[in-house]
Amino acid sequence: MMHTAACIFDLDGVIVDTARYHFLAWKRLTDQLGIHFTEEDNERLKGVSRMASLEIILGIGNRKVNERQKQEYATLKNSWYIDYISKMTPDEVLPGCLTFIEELRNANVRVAIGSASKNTPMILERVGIRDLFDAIADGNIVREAKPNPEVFIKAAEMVGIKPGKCVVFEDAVAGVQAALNAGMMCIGVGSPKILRKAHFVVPGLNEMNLAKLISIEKNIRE
Ligand code: B16
Ligand code: MG
Repeated sequence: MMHTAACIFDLDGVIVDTARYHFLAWKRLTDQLGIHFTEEDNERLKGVSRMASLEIILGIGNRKVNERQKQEYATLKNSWYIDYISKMTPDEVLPGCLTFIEELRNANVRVAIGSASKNTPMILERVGIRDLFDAIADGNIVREAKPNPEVFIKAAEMVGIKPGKCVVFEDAVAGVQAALNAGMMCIGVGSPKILRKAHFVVPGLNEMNLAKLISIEKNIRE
């Protein structure tokens, strides 16, 4: 018997690779502001909300700006980011994602999104997978950013499953911590060196399937 009743997926870095577009949009802003911003710096922005990302960037450049300017910068960056994501196509769904979700749905497991991104609806629409999910919890409905567990707790509520029966798939350290704070099992997607706190780590969803999930949960919950 399977214990897991719902799987909650982070979006950026798990289902699609929008980190590249975030980087290009932030880079355009930092170039304009004369701040030196690298791909390595971009790692620190993964899973972090838009305003928190801007704070990190201003910290890198040692800049102090007022609230109004911050809003302006964030809006500008987002308009460039939207230019990229509005051109996304279904072939940008990461390998293995669709077959795994299909398998979960056939096994009557609820499937939800738990993402910090306010652009979640547009991304899901563009890559054509909105209808695959029973619920979408995203940056538009939460107040607290990961590692606060709010987004995952909301997703669990929306599908009517207790946190203890949910599994989260996450690529960011802050996201893994959010899942643990929610009292959920967490499977990291990426490097085990970075996602140390996850219960188990796979390099991508192409290395995930229902049988593997059942054996992982058995090992962890026993
Ligand atoms: P937006 P996730 C996160 O998505 C990204 O990883 C993070 O880099 C981004 O700053 C955040 O969404 C907010 O995105 O500006 O579109 O609201 O990984 O939680 O799916
Ligand atoms: Mg992510």
